[in-house]
Amino acid sequence: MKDKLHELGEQARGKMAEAGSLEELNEIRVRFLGKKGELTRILRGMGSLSAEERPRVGQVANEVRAALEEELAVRSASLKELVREQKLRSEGIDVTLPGSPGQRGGIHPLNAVLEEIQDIFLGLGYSIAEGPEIETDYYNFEALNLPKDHPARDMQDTFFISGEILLRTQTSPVQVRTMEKTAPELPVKIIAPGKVYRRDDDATHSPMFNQVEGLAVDRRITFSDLKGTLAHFAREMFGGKTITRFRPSYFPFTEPSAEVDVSCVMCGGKGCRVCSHTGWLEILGSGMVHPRVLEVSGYNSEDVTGFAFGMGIERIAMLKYGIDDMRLLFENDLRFLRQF
Ligand code: 2U9
Repeated sequence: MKDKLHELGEQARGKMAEAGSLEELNEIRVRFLGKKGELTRILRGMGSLSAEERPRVGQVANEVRAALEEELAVRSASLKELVREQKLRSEGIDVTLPGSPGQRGGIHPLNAVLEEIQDIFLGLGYSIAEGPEIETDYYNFEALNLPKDHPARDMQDTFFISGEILLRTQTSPVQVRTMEKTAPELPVKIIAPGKVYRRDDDATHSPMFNQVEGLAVDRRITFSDLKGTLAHFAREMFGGKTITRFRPSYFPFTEPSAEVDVSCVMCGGKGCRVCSHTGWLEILGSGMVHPRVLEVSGYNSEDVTGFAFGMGIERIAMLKYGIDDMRLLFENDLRFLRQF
């Protein structure tokens, strides 16, 4: 019986050495050491042994079992290590390979134009001011010399939230708020960029669009300052050869008021489709701040004057880049945006 046990041990050890995987090794463990395994089978025959022999055979059986279990543990560890090495090799990465190129974003044409406008006025000593998009009737209209029944309110078809609360139709309320805070200190030199809302919707109008308005208030500010500032802006924005033309106009918050045209950016003034064969493009509204607007904002209009102007960013972007439909600027179609 002892011989049988030793033989079994040898046989099991040989099989373990041949096992190529953890699964195979487990099968061998079950076959030799399991409850219905060969070792158990041999030990069942111990009944026929004498009382003297039994403990000796038992001892040998335990030794064989212990030796096999140790061998199993060693083999199992080395097979696990093998599996790990194979896994590492197959999942290995070459860190020296070039990476896959990431998608690169760009600046939206509206933001590009806005940044350019801001840079020009920052260069002239202006600060940037901001304010709420949900405004009161007072700041959007009343303080800008547009009382409740004023016919010029029709120029800006307004989204009202309630009787006194509305979506601002222009960024002018920001200038009024800034003057209120600054008065009686001087000067005020600000530009107010931001979203505005009007009930308008076609290829050249959107219910939401962006404006930049400007305001300069000080002693002895004149219409020449306005002209010089806007002519400089036009040259910086559209090129050094650009010339400006001022046409009389009307705004309730400025007096006198002027519309500003620049020589056509496409044809240089000869006349083309973009400028409807006039040679001119309208880009700005402007004027001297109405004395009443200065007064309600806290300045003495006898001592203080100012000029103001306003432009639509979308319109400038469309002219600059030759875009014929404003809606393209809001659709975020990559085929459109990648062109800039
Ligand atoms: C204060 C006083 C005066 C701002 C001005 C315009 C003329 C103007 C339009 C241009 C195209 C709006 O986007 S647009 O439709 N704006 O023509 N805006 S003067 O005048 C002000 C503003 C604030 C306190």
